[in-house]
Amino acid sequence: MDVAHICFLCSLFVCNYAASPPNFVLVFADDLGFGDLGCYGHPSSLTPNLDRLAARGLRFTNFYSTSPVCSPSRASLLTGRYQTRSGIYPGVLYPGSIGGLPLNETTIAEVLKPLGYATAVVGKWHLGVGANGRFLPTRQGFDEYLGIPYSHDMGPCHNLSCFPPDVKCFGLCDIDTVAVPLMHNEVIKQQPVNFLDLERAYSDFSTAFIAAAAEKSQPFFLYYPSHHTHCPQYAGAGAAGKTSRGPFGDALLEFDNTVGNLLATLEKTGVINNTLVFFTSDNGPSLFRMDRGGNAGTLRCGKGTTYEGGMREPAIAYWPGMITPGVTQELASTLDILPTIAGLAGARAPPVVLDGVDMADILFNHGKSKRESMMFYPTDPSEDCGLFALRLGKYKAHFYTQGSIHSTTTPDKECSTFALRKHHDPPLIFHLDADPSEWYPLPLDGQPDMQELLERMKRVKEEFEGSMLFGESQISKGSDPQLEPCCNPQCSPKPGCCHC
Ligand code: CSN
Ligand code: MG
Repeated sequence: MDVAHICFLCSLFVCNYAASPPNFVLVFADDLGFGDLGCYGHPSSLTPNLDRLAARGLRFTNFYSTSPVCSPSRASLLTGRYQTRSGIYPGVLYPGSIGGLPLNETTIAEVLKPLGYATAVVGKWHLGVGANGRFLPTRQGFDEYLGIPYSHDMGPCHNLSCFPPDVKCFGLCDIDTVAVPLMHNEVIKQQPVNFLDLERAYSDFSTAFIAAAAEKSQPFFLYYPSHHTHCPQYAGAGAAGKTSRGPFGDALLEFDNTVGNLLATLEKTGVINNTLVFFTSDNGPSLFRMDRGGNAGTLRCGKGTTYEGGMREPAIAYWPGMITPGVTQELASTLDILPTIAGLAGARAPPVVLDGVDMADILFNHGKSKRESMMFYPTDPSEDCGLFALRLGKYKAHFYTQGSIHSTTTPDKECSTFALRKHHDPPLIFHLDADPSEWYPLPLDGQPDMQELLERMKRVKEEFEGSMLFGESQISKGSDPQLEPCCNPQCSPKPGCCHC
């Protein structure tokens, strides 16, 4: 955009683009699949605000998270690095986990702090709590935090009545764990958290945060990772029973309402034209939940697997006046968000190996991606097995496949936990544009072009793995029940007495 255009916009709206670096709002859904939003083709979801973002922004069709489960995916989002580097594997963090995202990792918030940004996270953190809260967001560059520190099934959930109010918990919950707390910064505000009011609390907090920064003309970064649409799916009064899709649809609508509130606040405070809003999800749908879980649309399997359904995600970038509405098929990833934000803010990238690339050309010119490949690690990566799969251009090679508990109960047996790890040599190769559902492996025998492609993929894999230094596993450090957040630390008997 040229200066005349910017000044014209500034005369129309209250903004100070030239004077102030842009704001960033990063919205992250939980276990939301590629096929779950209205704008990605779901026939009965109600997502009017996300659909509006997509219609007026840029919608991605080849966007990936780095892991088919939660904590590793979040570690990559905030650091621009594969989770194997930071040690957020295998699986996910638990309420009493000893480890967390290492403090020497640099998060997006820490990238922006030296430039004077106000930073906040509102929602589900899931990168550790640890002794004395040493892994909470306030230790990772965020000025403020309101939210739940891990998944909302990591605690007894029978108190989570929804619609109608006597509905019992459907699915698995961790009954021998403390009730899920609501934390403000490093202090437990409420335990158990009032789930039915949680999204409203998030909207109010976000409004106050944005309004305060706008008032001071301070640039800001707001990270909003919702617990929706993770199980147990439910919604508060504003959305319960309001969709024909059932509890998942209601949870999604409640999340979408919060997105609408955020956008309304950005408009009201006059900062919308100087704000990049980016939306995506941490991993694929929990198909285990059957019709109460999410939907991967045209993609194979879901959460927990390295098939497309586990890691290809809906993604939308929105910035009125800066991003021309459209759809892009360019390859991009949560890894690319940190470098993109750093570039736009004029911040220095952290002096470590980054796996992300700047997406500015895709966003502002509908241009080509700088990303050629995407790496797929399973939930339990190891140096012995290395990558399970690799995407190069339009092709994806599976060196290993494995089902997952999170994708069990689908009609496709390859997704299920009973589909044990299989090694493929030669790998299964799919053309993802012709066959996004990964049904038809391409024949390799007697195909010189395919043999050449296979050699290239193997070279890219070897080069990448040669550069991959596995960080010490933080999750293998285990759990200590004493570390589970408790509002009444000296009480007994735990976990039931952690109730305030
Ligand atoms: S996750 O979901 O945290 O969104 O990935 O709530 O992988 O064993 C995953 N897991 C509980 C969960 C357990 C979760 C696991
Ligand atoms: Mg998740």
